[in-house]
Amino acid sequence: MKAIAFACVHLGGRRVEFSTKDCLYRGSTFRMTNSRIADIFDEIADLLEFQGSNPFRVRAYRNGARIIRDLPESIHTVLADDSRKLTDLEGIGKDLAEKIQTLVETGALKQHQELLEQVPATVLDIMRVPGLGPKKAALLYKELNIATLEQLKAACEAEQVRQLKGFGAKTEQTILHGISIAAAANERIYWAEADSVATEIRELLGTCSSIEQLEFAGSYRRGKETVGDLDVLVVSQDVSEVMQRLGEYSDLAEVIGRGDTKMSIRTHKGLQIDLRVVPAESFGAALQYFTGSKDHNVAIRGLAKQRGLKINEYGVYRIDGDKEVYVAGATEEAVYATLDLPCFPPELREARREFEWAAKGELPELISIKDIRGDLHMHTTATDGRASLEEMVAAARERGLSYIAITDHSQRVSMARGLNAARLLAQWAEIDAFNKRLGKEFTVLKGIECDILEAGGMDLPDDVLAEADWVLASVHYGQQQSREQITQRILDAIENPWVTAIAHPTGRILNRREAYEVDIDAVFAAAAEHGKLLELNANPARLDLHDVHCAAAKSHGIPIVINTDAHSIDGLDCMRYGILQARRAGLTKEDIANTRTLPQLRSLIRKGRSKT
Ligand code: DGT
Ligand code: CA
Ligand code: CA
Ligand code: ZN
Repeated sequence: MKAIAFACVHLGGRRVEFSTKDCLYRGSTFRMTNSRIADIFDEIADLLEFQGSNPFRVRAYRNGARIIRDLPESIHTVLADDSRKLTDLEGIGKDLAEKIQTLVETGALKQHQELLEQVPATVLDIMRVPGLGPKKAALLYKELNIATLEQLKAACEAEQVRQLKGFGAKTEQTILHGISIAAAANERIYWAEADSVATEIRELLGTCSSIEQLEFAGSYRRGKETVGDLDVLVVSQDVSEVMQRLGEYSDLAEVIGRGDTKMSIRTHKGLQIDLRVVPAESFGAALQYFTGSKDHNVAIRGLAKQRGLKINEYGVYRIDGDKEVYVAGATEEAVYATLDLPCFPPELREARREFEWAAKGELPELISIKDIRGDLHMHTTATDGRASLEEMVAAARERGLSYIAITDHSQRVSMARGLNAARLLAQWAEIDAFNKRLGKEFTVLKGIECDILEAGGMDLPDDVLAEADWVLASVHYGQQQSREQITQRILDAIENPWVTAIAHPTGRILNRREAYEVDIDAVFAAAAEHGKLLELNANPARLDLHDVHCAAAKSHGIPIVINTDAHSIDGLDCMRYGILQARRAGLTKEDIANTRTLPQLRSLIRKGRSKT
């Protein structure tokens, strides 16, 4: 699976369910990906730490996991090249290379297997509860004999956990909350991850000569921020060829079931994939049906009924006495046409406003990635980014952008070596020099991601912010504060004349951290009043603002800026996730600030300054 750059958000690994048994079962088709190897190393580190092993050993495995996860190429590419050795790769020593080799060849590591036998499997779930980790899990196990999530939940509810050293009443609440988040997280994955699986499956099934049509349906096609399972539809005259090929998927853990026209498999990360083989005359009807959403389909069936039609996954039928006559089904367009409806973009099929828009002939022309001219949130090596200013500029130009803003962290974010005024001014001088060399074709805006301090107020003085072209204001600290406090901090930032936009306005991280408490309507009202922008952060783990809030912002007339928040060159490719989210909100090119030309954008920024 292609590694996805998730910027500063660390993603907890899922349980690595893999044993030599899988390997034998999967025979010659088995394949270890970089991310699977990294997951196994991380799990070894967790298990060792749980056992109280030597911290250096633990760290060695964690470093190994990180190095492999970040490799720009597949381990297999290196192994297949006789002229190269794993140890040539930066950070990979002899020991690590041997372990990778063993994993690739045999699918398992003896040490991993032994650890899994020594530590109860359910303890791994406990370690992965947000706020816990191997050390705390070990303490819970040793002191309170807690080995399962159920036991942990019960112990928290019985207020036993607060008696342990380092735990308190608040920790119990956090754990209970974390358990419910972890339960949800086990079921749904980020769209971006689903996309990399879908791409692999598309490639794999693409090698079936019998396949005439292939589409993914379900929440994945609708571009939902998280996906429960993948639904794939094909037209093929040779069902067994298709099913056999799906059974050869490199990341297959289990075939859940296989029937005449339907097959379900599961990947190692627990993602289910449902394959359906349908007749050509039903392909459009099946695609419409399985794309959903369920609510959208309920509405569709109601509309069909009013016209004496019946609609299901096989087609649209006219009810004629006790006969049903097929009228359409080969394409989605034909299916919708029987109801005089347009073929809705999948992102809009949520039974929100799409039918109302269609009735008025006002279906919005949704934003597309081609409309984007700039990216206004990214980090460099000056703080916690992995690429230099030069490298980010080159990468942005390669991606066809005509302007970017460099927005490194401000000083409060000491973990990321946030910039103080002096360092920031030095960076801006560098940018000025840079722009001179770049000429008119490309512009780097002098920006900053300035923290909104816990006590209120901005992390840098106004006279410094006044020199910026572009100021993002972010809440990174004090996210546990009351709704009043957090709302007030954000409102004050909006009222600061030099602030241009609020970055990731609700602070949520999908599956891991809920939004902080904030009166979002008050934020909308203030942003509208003061001509400020709100960000749709395109990081696949954030997607903040979420779709419903994006639509609400639009109704307040607030321009949305879709930013990648890239911490690396690859991070710039996150833009498309933000685009999908904006499309789900029904946003058009006009609603998005960074579709503007630079002069238009500058005038938008000036407007915000003059209104505060
Ligand atoms: P997910 O997988 O939880 O992220 O969400 P979906 O929307 O992909 O849901 P899924 O995989 O259960 O089913 C795919 C689509 O098939 C769903 O969006 C609508 C349609 N569908 C499935 N079951 C039913 C049903 O019982 N009634 C109706 N009306 N539609 C259904
Ligand atoms: Ca699905
Ligand atoms: Ca499904
Ligand atoms: Zn940022």
